Amino acid sequence: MNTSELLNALGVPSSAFTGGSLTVRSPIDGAQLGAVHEATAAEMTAAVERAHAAFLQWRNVPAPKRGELVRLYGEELRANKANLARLVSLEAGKVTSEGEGEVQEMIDICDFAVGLSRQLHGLTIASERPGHRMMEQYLPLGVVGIISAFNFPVAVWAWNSALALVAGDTCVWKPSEKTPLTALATQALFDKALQRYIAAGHAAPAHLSQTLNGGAAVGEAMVDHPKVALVSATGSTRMGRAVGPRVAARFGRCLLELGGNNAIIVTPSADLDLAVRGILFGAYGTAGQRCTTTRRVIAHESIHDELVARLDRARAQLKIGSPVEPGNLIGPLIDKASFDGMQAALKAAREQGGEVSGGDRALADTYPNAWYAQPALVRMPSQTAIVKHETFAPILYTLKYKTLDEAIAIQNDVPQGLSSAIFTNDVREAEAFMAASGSDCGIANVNIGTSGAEIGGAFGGEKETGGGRESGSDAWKAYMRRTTNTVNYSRELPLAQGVKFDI
Ligand code: UN1
Repeated sequence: MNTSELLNALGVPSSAFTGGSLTVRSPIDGAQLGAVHEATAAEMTAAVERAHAAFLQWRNVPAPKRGELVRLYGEELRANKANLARLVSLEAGKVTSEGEGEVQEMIDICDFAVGLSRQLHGLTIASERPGHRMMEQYLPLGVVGIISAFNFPVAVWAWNSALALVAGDTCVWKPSEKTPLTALATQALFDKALQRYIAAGHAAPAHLSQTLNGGAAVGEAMVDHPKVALVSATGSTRMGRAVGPRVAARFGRCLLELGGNNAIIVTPSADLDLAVRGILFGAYGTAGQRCTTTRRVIAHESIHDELVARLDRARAQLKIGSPVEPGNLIGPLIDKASFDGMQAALKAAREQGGEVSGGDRALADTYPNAWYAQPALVRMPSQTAIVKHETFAPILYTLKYKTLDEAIAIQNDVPQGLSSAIFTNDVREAEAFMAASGSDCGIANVNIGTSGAEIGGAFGGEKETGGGRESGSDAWKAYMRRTTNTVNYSRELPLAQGVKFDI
């Protein structure tokens, strides 16, 4: 199926992706895939108002009934997995198994959210007063505004909306301008699930989920709207710096999922076969365009040269090419700006003493209008300025260390704090890495790479990564408001702290 047929099969009418002002090009070959209607800021404002009206009804639907809608959505995703994944590959350039993996993440979070819909529990707390009970409840929060990036064009929406919908919230989504088609398809599948939900006899308001494509002005109208209770934004640190203070200025809630600069420490006891495989996928999978991509290897001086030589050999064998042709592992960069950013980083790395392998443009003759790059490995003399900078491309910097303390210090000495890993067979080293004085990241793994997290855990990181947590564990709490209730079932009115106020 071509893109139009895929979109039609997923429930998107041709009018939604033709004749608009937002031109969509495939990173695979630069071909135009569609021309999507762009919303105005006023349309975003109106969408938020509609979402808020829907919230006033949806919050009263029992949570397990809300879960049923998400269950149906998960069914739609299962039935349409191959088509949606293919669209992700065409629009975002992911190789087939990674496109399918992304849709699988959506299915997984739906399953997780359905279970959660019967477990949105608070606590009962001991009261200091006789005949009193204290408890806390989690209640629906409001409209959730979702801003997502091109590299996970559909999963990030699902992590947020599946939790938000069972929490009793409604959603407004501003996808990346680079991936509006997958967003339209995702919304269409949601609309199908909603129709089935209503056909099965469940009451649901319209506008539980709305998708508005467009640029910065559309995003800003969402970010500034006082009826958006939570803005969940995934993207660059630069975007987060713009969004965070605007939301804070109106006392809204923010969940930020920003840049990473993820490192893997490899110690003398490590299983090097495992380490090579973990690093290769972490550094070069998704052509280095995950926020969890491994950007640095910090290897002990005793194994550094052997490890780096093996990595370099394996790197050179990775098959680059169209992500929809079987066998290829490295697809294109999203656009020319991304390729230019990669070249600028490699130039800076050379100037800062780095020895670069790979990194050149690939397949320029076959795809003159697309931007494929050889994965790059850069042996660095030390952690210079360019190594501390997140370049969203397949560049792996390698560094040497002598003591584990030094390795951890290097790993933490970057502005970002998303993901990290250690390869070791020494339990002391593994525990030290995960301890308070170890990795300062939101994710710290042992003997697996930095990327490819499962949805069951809380996902996110510290420092310039923004501090947000989404997906599993108790991340759902960000989508709800907490109330503390003290109930007096006695016939007295004792005041707390022994205060007397009787006439
Ligand atoms: C992202 O790159 O924006 O851990 C998210 C991973 C994926 C999510 C990445 N589950 O690599």
